[in-house]
Amino acid sequence: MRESKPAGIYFKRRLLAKNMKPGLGLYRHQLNAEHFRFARQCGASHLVIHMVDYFRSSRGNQAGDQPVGDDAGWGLAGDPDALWSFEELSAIKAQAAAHGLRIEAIENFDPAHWHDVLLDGPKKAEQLENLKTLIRTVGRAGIPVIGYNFSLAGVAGRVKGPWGRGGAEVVAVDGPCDKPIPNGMIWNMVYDRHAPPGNLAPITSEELWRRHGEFLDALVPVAEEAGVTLAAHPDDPPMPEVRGQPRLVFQPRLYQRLIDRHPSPRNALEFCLGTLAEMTDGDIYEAVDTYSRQNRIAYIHFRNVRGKAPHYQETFVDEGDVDMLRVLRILKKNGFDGVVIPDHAPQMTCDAPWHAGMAYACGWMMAALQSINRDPLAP
Ligand SMILES: [Mn+2]
Repeated sequence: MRESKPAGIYFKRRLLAKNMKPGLGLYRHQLNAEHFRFARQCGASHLVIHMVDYFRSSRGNQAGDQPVGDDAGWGLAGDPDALWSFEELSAIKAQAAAHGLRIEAIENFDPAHWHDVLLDGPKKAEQLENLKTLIRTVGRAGIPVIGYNFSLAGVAGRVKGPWGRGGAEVVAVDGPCDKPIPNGMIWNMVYDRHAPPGNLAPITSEELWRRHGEFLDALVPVAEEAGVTLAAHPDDPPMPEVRGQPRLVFQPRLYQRLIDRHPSPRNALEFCLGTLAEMTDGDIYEAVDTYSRQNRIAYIHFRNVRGKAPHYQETFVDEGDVDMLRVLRILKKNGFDGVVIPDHAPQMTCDAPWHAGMAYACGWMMAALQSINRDPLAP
């Protein structure tokens, strides 16, 4: 294992590093005083916020759970002409600050704002300009990271069932998902309700990488000027193809290809431990070591899983295949001092299943971080 080789630079970074920061992710409909208070009560000092509303018009998504959807996806994308404004972001930031919270990241672009960047469509040039405007706005608002997921099918093909400890409802993948993507849908949301019938033609993996390369070439220089880090989520679920379309990052080594495409530290990773653990190749601890050593992790999605794609179940943080404490020790050793947020949590049986699941994950994470931070000799 490479994780036990303390080369000088890593050792130095470890000595200079501050503690990792506990955070919480909030959906758009949760950006309010009640949830800011809840986040602080869970111990979070930082927030990762979603500006895209996955619950507004979806048949399958319940506002008290993570979005899962059905064949119609997560419903309608947002308004293509309404980019998130400086005033809107500043107001959210100020309200969070009033509750003692800093906003670390905005997670995900709205499909309405970049469908033709993903599709290489006729509005691509215009939408790349819009994304540049968004990045500058986010930078001006003092939010350091934008998380994104360069994916045609998006997070699709998952099921739910009572497979967690004590019968907790969890999200799982049980086999491949081959249903083609209908015209007018991208990233599991509908951006054009009036698209002609038919399905999206399949593209090659190389074409997908070419599109992503163009996206980075256009946006990373702007991100550098704006002081914003672009952080890529791996493909969830991590399979070579979903809905007949290729995936970008479905094995741990493909993250290396992504960061090697542009050397800027603004080209970074939204490091999802659950998704990485679901991948069939590699080893989760080695992946954590490899990418945290390179200092290319913007923030962490902290969740656990049982099994490997295409057959796995999400679990409670202490229930899955991954030794989460070992993961945190590797991050600490390599000097990672960014934000760690719980990712999807099982729904707990009570009147507030999402809140209970998140509070449980946060409590576990707080205890683990406290234990690691108090022991100067760890690991
Ligand atoms: Mn994730």
